Amino acid sequence: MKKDNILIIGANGQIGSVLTQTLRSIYGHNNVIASDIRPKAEETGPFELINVLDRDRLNEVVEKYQINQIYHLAAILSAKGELNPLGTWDINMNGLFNILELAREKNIKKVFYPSSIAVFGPTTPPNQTPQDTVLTPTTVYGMSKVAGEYWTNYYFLKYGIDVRSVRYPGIIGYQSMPGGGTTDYAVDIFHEALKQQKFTSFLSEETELPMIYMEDAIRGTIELMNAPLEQVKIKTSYNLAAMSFTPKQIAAEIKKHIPSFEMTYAPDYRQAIADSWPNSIDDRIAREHWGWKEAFGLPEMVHDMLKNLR
Ligand code: AKB
Repeated sequence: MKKDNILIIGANGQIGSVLTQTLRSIYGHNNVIASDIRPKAEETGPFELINVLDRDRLNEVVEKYQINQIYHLAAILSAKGELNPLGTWDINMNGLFNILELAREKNIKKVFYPSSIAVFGPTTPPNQTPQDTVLTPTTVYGMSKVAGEYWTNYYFLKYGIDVRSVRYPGIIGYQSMPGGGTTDYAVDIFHEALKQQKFTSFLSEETELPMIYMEDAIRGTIELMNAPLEQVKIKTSYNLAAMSFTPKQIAAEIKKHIPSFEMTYAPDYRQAIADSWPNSIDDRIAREHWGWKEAFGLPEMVHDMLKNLR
């Protein structure tokens, strides 16, 4: 059997940096090639500089390492994307097209493409949002993810490219920092709670959003990638859920560990984005098809975050 040689695009990001380490522990250090647009301060394994918009460079790296699996994580997220709408569309869409074409030309066995709860919008049912529902995103990031989901499905139907995807909720982890998202407050809060015992949330206290702990997000991603093809019946993207909470609820949970912690609220332009997203997600189809199940709820996540950050 041909061994797996994996390329991670966007490996220095919030998910990429943790996923790289986990995949290296499974597939072997030298079989997982990290890549990003900038080098990392200390690189711990094979690394290549790649701009996902550079087709020739992508070809070169895929040939050099005989890559047969790609995790394509490079994207501009919801909040940052609104500051440069056309530039965000360019990176998110043309980056994906480069990966899909590469997969077609180089017989890449499997591709992972992250989607997001940002595919939903103000007219989507907000509670226990179903798998198949109204997709009316109001951010460029969300629009690019809706289009991306349909393009990956198209490449499967037309060329048999096995692209797998989940709609990530906000991801919370101690290992890395998010950048440019609307759910980023739920990571920042831990760092500020430990440093200053206070935090100002850019979302209002009752803004409920779906979230997931990093451990669960990484495990779920790898489980989906390793599930038999016949179980992965959805080739757009799977709803994925673990917990939902408001800034007020996470603050109360942190206060149980740091009694002096104080939260204030100063909603900014990200409030409108959060208001357009669901409160909670129905992910029963992921559970039925490939056995998804989270291990962390809000109390377990807060406990583990504080333990590790301390
Ligand atoms: C964001 O807030 O933009 C991301 C996401 C939910 O996809 N974390």
